[in-house]
Amino acid sequence: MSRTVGDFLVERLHAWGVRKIFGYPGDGINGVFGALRRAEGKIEFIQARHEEMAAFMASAYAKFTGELGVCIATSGPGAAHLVTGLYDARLDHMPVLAIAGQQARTALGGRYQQEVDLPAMFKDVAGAFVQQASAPAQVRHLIDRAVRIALAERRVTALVLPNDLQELPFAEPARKHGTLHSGVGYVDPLVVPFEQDLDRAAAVLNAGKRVAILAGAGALGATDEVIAVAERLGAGVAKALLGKAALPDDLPWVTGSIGLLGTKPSFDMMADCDTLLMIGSGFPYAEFLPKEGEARGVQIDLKADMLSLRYPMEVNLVGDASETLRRLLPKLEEKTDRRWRNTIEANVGQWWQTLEERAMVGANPVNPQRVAWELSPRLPERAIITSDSGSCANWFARDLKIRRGMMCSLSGGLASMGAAVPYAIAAKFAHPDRPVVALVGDGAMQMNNMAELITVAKYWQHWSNRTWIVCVFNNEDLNQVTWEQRVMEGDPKFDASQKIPNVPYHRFAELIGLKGLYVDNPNELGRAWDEALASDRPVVLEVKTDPEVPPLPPHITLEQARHLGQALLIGDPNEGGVIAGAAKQLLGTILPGRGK
Ligand SMILES: Cc1ncc(C[n+]2csc(CCOP(=O)(O)OP(=O)(O)O)c2C)c(N)n1
Ligand SMILES: [Mg+2]
Repeated sequence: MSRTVGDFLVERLHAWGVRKIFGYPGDGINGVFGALRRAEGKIEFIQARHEEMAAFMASAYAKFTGELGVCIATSGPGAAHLVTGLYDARLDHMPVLAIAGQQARTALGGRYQQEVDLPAMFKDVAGAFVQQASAPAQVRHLIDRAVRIALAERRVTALVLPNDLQELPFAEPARKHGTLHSGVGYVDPLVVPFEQDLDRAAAVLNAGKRVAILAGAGALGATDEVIAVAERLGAGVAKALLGKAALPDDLPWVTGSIGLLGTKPSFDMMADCDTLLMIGSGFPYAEFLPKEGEARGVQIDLKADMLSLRYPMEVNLVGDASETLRRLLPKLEEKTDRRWRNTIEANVGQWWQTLEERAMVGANPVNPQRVAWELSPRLPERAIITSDSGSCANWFARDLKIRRGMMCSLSGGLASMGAAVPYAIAAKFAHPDRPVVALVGDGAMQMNNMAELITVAKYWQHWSNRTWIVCVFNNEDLNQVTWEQRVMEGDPKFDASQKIPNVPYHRFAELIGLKGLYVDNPNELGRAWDEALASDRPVVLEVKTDPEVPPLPPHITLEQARHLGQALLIGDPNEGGVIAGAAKQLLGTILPGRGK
């Protein structure tokens, strides 16, 4: 058989360094799957249960490796399924290439079965580069451009391949007018600001008396540099969700997460600082940053379009975080007055105590904060932790104590449900030797994460480290939204939309050959985590958690509190529980002078 376009695609991706592709087959893309088979493992194909999950895996693979993530799907429904996972990559600036099949060129435009205008469909999510191939000699430069643009711009790109084209003999472009002669290869440049702009940044930071740093995903590779700068400036560091692993939580001046899922020390630091240094973050909520005009700002970001977007900065630096900070450091003066730093450290120390107390408050039956609290000290070295969107993202963000060398992520910009398990699977394909833990709500389990457990059952025996745990917060509720409806809208819980069926997740795990653990007593949590972490196979740890523990921001506004009150007056079905939970946990801590 002569070398087909499909064979060439596989070879060319291999030449670009691609070693893994996540996806799902179909007749629209069979020409490429045949080529993957003929390539005999040069590129590993990882079979998900659903194309959306494959796209989440590609996004997470890019996050955990820094390499290109690649996903593949058939025409029509398969390609359409990819879209949410691709938006996840797009919103978190991950380089991902989507390869989709298409109907035969002769059928296009004919309302043919499974014919979808895929270039149009992908145009927004893969706007940096989306092309549908129409001739074999065009495929070389389409692949080269799709990969290079994805890597260089940290964007999603898409390649659409009609199925008849995939089977045609490959042709190199002829040496004639109207052809392209592209090549393989890309390396990141070193991006650093000019000296005079670093000087301007240093002047602002040196003039500040109370410097706050916000570190995001862009700071993940700059741990030492952020620490050095923070030490010199006597600053505290708050972390955006995607930057959670940028700094370990055992540093006494790391204030933890920020925003709705944030901590009180982060909130206070941003409210009281006179200077803000933002590093590699697209954290969206400006109300958690200093009031406009009350702080001077310096921002460092690799992407110019992220600069001065949430706060009007005085100095906007386009640059790689670690190298820019390294060059900035010698220009920074040591702050001798440590009062600001001492206040931050005192707040952080007290906050960890508050979190422990909140985690230990009795609940019905298990307080979800305790689940994360018990996990922190047990986390193995180099663990990778993923979280789904839902109330567990609060406990992931706020309660989980990350140490140096760990990684963690979740669907940040898109905040999509259903990402934690595919992320945790991709983590194992990225680093088979690392332990992986996923935190997931029961709604997200039911939506699609349960099915992906079957993918785990299919592959886990190939992983050199067998620790792979998904912890399910079974609260029979779409709890995050229930609380948002109560607090943001002042609405009571709407059972029809919020209550979800009780499912024995741990038994489903057992059914498919994984280990299942079930906990409905908080005192057994620690032992259950130990057992899960010692297991010789993947584990579903199901915890029956209390939906009446409010996953609310560290500093709710009076308006939000008023709405909560309204919901109670209107008659929330769980009124009694809410009052008890809120009174114990929330209002007591927020309103000054009331209890803990
Ligand atoms: C795909 C998608 N659909 C809907 C939402 C809105 N949403 C955010 S959190 C949430 C509830 C999640 O429920 P569950 O997984 O049970 O977690 P819990 O909040 O109960 O802990 C919903 C519906 C979303 N973020 N993503
Ligand atoms: Mg739930």
